[in-house]
Amino acid sequence: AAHHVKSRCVLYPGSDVKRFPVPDDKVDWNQIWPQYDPVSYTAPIVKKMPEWADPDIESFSPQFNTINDSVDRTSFEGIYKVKEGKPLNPSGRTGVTGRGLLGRWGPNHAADPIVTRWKVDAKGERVHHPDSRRPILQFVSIKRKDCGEWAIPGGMVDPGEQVSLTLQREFSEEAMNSLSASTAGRAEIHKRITNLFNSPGFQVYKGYVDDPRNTDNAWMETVAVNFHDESGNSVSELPLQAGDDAGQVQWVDVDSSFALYASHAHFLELVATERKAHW
Ligand code: RP5
Ligand code: MG
Ligand code: MG
Repeated sequence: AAHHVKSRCVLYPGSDVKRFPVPDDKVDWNQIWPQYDPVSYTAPIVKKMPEWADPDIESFSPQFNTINDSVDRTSFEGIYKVKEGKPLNPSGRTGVTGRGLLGRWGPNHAADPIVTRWKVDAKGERVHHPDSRRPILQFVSIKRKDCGEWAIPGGMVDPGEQVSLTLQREFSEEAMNSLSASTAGRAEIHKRITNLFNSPGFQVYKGYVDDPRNTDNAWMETVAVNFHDESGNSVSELPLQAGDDAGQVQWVDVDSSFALYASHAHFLELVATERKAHW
């Protein structure tokens, strides 16, 4: 896994907990570092044991590196180490032990739907960027309520859930507000996006996410899939409406200068490269 940066952000999100500073050359667990004294933190909401969270490690020893009771505890990064009953982050030190805001010890699996179309002008012609001279892609982006950063409308894979369903469900919840819709409204949303999400999509990335919530013992992993509407016909009419953990939703130009949550910019760079679009 790549050398993480956001996973070492000074202030742990949603708290006043300060991470033990980890310099670049001490991220790797193989670097012996006796002075390392990380802060232990598990957020109160996680301690309350909602259904999406594991118990504290003192009373909990699942089969790590396996699918255990429908919870996928395998990592896309290979077999991870377990030290004194606690899984070790495959990307190295983060300055915090415990789970922070994450529910699961070890990998916390998410899925990221990247819905794209070409940017067009009033005449319907594709817009090219003056610098790269490449056509500009647009993707459906949400503004996260937790940190105010723009992001892909992704979310956690429920125990036993197929990733293909997580992709469609999270897009419906965060970008189309399906959770607040009536039964009829929900059926309408399903009808409008089912063709797009039933298309094979392009698997952009599978692995560790450099998420600011990561700790030494709990981390995010994702499968990011691009659903592209070449003609723009089906997606342009989508009635976007922010919902659940999204505060806003809009079409955003894919461009390297636009700051995004966690390692989402990296996923979009891979999409732009694949589609020969501006980056
Ligand atoms: C990121 O957190 C993933 O890439 C995904 O976008 C997101 C999942 O967490 P929630 O949106 O459910 O908080 O690491
Ligand atoms: Mg969600
Ligand atoms: Mg989400």
